Amino acid sequence: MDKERTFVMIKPDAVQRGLIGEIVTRFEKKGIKIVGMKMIKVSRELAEKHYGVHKGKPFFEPTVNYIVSSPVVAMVLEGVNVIETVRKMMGKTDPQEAGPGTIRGDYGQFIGRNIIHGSDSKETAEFEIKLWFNKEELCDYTRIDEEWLTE
Ligand code: IDP
Ligand code: MG
Repeated sequence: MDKERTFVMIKPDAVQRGLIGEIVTRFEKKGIKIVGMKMIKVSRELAEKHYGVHKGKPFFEPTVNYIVSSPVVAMVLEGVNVIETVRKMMGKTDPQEAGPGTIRGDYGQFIGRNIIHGSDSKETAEFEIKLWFNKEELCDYTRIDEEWLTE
Protein backbone atom coordinates (compact mmCIF):
# COMPACT_ATOMS: atom_id res chain seq x y z
CA MET A 1 0.00 0.00 0.00
CA ASP A 2 1.53 3.24 -1.17
CA LYS A 3 1.58 6.17 1.16
CA GLU A 4 0.69 9.60 -0.13
CA ARG A 5 0.78 13.10 1.27
CA THR A 6 -1.85 15.82 1.41
CA PHE A 7 -1.90 19.51 2.30
CA VAL A 8 -4.28 20.61 5.05
CA MET A 9 -4.92 24.11 6.35
CA ILE A 10 -6.79 24.94 9.56
CA LYS A 11 -8.44 28.16 8.43
CA PRO A 12 -8.58 31.51 10.35
CA ASP A 13 -12.04 30.95 11.84
CA ALA A 14 -10.95 27.63 13.39
CA VAL A 15 -7.77 29.18 14.80
CA GLN A 16 -9.74 32.09 16.26
CA ARG A 17 -12.35 29.75 17.74
CA GLY A 18 -9.77 27.61 19.53
CA LEU A 19 -10.30 24.52 17.37
CA ILE A 20 -6.69 23.78 16.38
CA GLY A 21 -6.31 21.03 18.98
CA GLU A 22 -9.68 19.40 18.24
CA ILE A 23 -8.89 19.18 14.55
CA VAL A 24 -5.28 17.98 14.91
CA THR A 25 -6.45 15.37 17.45
CA ARG A 26 -8.89 13.87 14.94
CA PHE A 27 -6.10 13.23 12.46
CA GLU A 28 -3.73 11.92 15.13
CA LYS A 29 -6.32 9.52 16.55
CA LYS A 30 -7.17 8.24 13.08
CA GLY A 31 -3.51 7.21 12.77
CA ILE A 32 -2.65 9.77 10.13
CA LYS A 33 0.92 11.01 10.43
CA ILE A 34 1.74 14.72 10.62
CA VAL A 35 4.96 15.27 8.64
CA GLY A 36 4.87 19.09 8.57
CA MET A 37 3.11 21.75 10.62
CA LYS A 38 3.41 25.52 11.04
CA MET A 39 1.32 28.55 11.93
CA ILE A 40 1.50 31.37 9.41
CA LYS A 41 -0.09 34.69 8.64
CA VAL A 42 -0.80 34.13 4.96
CA SER A 43 0.22 36.77 2.40
CA ARG A 44 -2.30 37.85 -0.22
CA GLU A 45 0.08 36.53 -2.88
CA LEU A 46 0.17 33.04 -1.33
CA ALA A 47 -3.61 32.96 -0.80
CA GLU A 48 -4.20 34.00 -4.43
CA LYS A 49 -1.83 31.29 -5.69
CA HIS A 50 -3.46 28.70 -3.45
CA TYR A 51 -6.94 29.52 -4.73
CA GLY A 52 -5.72 30.28 -8.29
CA VAL A 53 -8.08 27.70 -9.85
CA HIS A 54 -11.02 29.73 -8.54
CA LYS A 55 -9.85 33.09 -9.96
CA GLY A 56 -12.77 34.87 -11.63
CA LYS A 57 -15.43 33.12 -9.55
CA PRO A 58 -17.62 35.29 -7.29
CA PHE A 59 -16.24 33.73 -4.10
CA PHE A 60 -12.55 34.18 -5.06
CA GLU A 61 -11.97 37.63 -3.48
CA PRO A 62 -13.98 36.93 -0.30
CA THR A 63 -12.13 33.63 0.14
CA VAL A 64 -8.72 35.28 -0.26
CA ASN A 65 -9.78 37.98 2.24
CA TYR A 66 -10.88 35.26 4.66
CA ILE A 67 -7.60 33.33 4.42
CA VAL A 68 -5.41 36.42 4.99
CA SER A 69 -7.57 37.73 7.85
CA SER A 70 -5.83 35.88 10.70
CA PRO A 71 -3.19 33.14 11.09
CA VAL A 72 -3.74 29.63 9.77
CA VAL A 73 -2.14 26.31 10.67
CA ALA A 74 -0.65 24.62 7.60
CA MET A 75 0.05 20.89 7.71
CA VAL A 76 1.26 18.06 5.55
CA LEU A 77 -0.33 14.72 6.45
CA GLU A 78 0.85 11.29 5.32
CA GLY A 79 -0.86 7.93 5.02
CA VAL A 80 -2.37 5.34 2.70
CA ASN A 81 -5.16 7.00 0.68
CA VAL A 82 -4.81 10.05 2.93
CA ILE A 83 -6.07 12.57 0.35
CA GLU A 84 -9.50 10.93 0.12
CA THR A 85 -9.61 10.05 3.82
CA VAL A 86 -9.00 13.67 4.84
CA ARG A 87 -11.64 14.93 2.39
CA LYS A 88 -14.14 12.50 3.94
CA MET A 89 -13.18 13.56 7.46
CA MET A 90 -13.63 17.24 6.45
CA GLY A 91 -17.09 16.74 4.93
CA LYS A 92 -18.72 18.72 2.14
CA THR A 93 -17.52 22.26 1.31
CA ASP A 94 -20.70 23.81 2.74
CA PRO A 95 -20.94 23.03 6.48
CA GLN A 96 -24.76 23.11 6.13
CA GLU A 97 -24.45 20.05 3.90
CA ALA A 98 -21.53 18.37 5.67
CA GLY A 99 -22.67 15.39 7.71
CA PRO A 100 -22.47 15.16 11.47
CA GLY A 101 -19.19 13.60 12.53
CA THR A 102 -17.27 15.50 9.87
CA ILE A 103 -15.05 18.43 10.79
CA ARG A 104 -17.06 20.97 8.80
CA GLY A 105 -20.34 19.37 9.88
CA ASP A 106 -19.44 19.47 13.56
CA TYR A 107 -17.72 22.85 13.82
CA GLY A 108 -18.98 25.08 10.99
CA GLN A 109 -22.24 26.63 9.82
CA PHE A 110 -21.55 28.66 6.68
CA ILE A 111 -19.66 28.03 3.44
CA GLY A 112 -17.63 31.23 3.73
CA ARG A 113 -16.30 30.09 7.13
CA ASN A 114 -15.76 26.39 6.61
CA ILE A 115 -12.95 25.64 9.08
CA ILE A 116 -10.53 23.60 7.02
CA HIS A 117 -8.93 22.99 3.63
CA GLY A 118 -7.62 19.69 2.27
CA SER A 119 -6.15 18.91 -1.18
CA ASP A 120 -8.67 17.34 -3.56
CA SER A 121 -6.36 15.15 -5.73
CA LYS A 122 -2.80 13.84 -6.02
CA GLU A 123 -1.90 16.64 -8.46
CA THR A 124 -3.37 19.34 -6.24
CA ALA A 125 -1.63 17.88 -3.17
CA GLU A 126 1.74 17.98 -4.92
CA PHE A 127 1.18 21.58 -6.04
CA GLU A 128 -0.06 22.76 -2.63
CA ILE A 129 2.66 21.02 -0.58
CA LYS A 130 5.33 22.67 -2.77
CA LEU A 131 3.57 26.02 -2.52
CA TRP A 132 3.33 26.01 1.29
CA PHE A 133 6.38 24.06 2.51
CA ASN A 134 10.12 23.81 1.88
CA LYS A 135 11.61 20.31 1.74
CA GLU A 136 13.49 20.95 5.03
CA GLU A 137 10.20 21.63 6.82
CA LEU A 138 8.93 18.09 6.16
CA CYS A 139 9.97 15.23 8.46
CA ASP A 140 10.43 11.56 7.56
CA TYR A 141 9.93 9.42 10.65
CA THR A 142 8.15 6.32 11.91
CA ARG A 143 5.34 6.55 14.45
CA ILE A 144 5.38 3.76 17.05
CA ASP A 145 1.75 2.82 16.31
CA GLU A 146 2.32 2.31 12.58
CA GLU A 147 2.67 -1.48 12.78
CA TRP A 148 -0.68 -1.64 14.62
CA LEU A 149 -2.58 0.29 11.97
CA THR A 150 -2.48 -2.49 9.36
CA GLU A 151 -2.91 -6.26 9.45
P1 IDP B 1 -13.17 22.78 -1.09
O1 IDP B 1 -12.48 23.67 -0.09
O2 IDP B 1 -14.13 21.84 -0.41
O3 IDP B 1 -12.22 22.06 -2.02
P2 IDP B 1 -13.81 24.58 -3.31
O4 IDP B 1 -15.02 24.47 -4.17
O5 IDP B 1 -12.48 24.20 -3.90
O6 IDP B 1 -14.10 23.71 -1.98
O7 IDP B 1 -13.75 26.08 -2.77
C1 IDP B 1 -12.61 26.57 -2.12
C2 IDP B 1 -13.04 27.40 -0.93
O8 IDP B 1 -13.67 28.59 -1.37
C3 IDP B 1 -14.03 26.75 0.01
O9 IDP B 1 -13.45 25.87 0.95
C4 IDP B 1 -14.64 27.96 0.69
O10 IDP B 1 -13.75 28.48 1.70
C5 IDP B 1 -14.69 28.95 -0.46
N1 IDP B 1 -15.98 28.89 -1.17
C6 IDP B 1 -16.33 28.02 -2.13
N2 IDP B 1 -17.59 28.25 -2.58
C7 IDP B 1 -18.03 29.32 -1.87
C8 IDP B 1 -19.26 30.05 -1.86
O11 IDP B 1 -20.20 29.76 -2.61
N3 IDP B 1 -19.33 31.09 -0.99
C9 IDP B 1 -18.32 31.44 -0.16
N4 IDP B 1 -17.14 30.76 -0.14
C10 IDP B 1 -17.00 29.72 -0.97
MG1 MG C 1 -11.00 22.71 -3.57
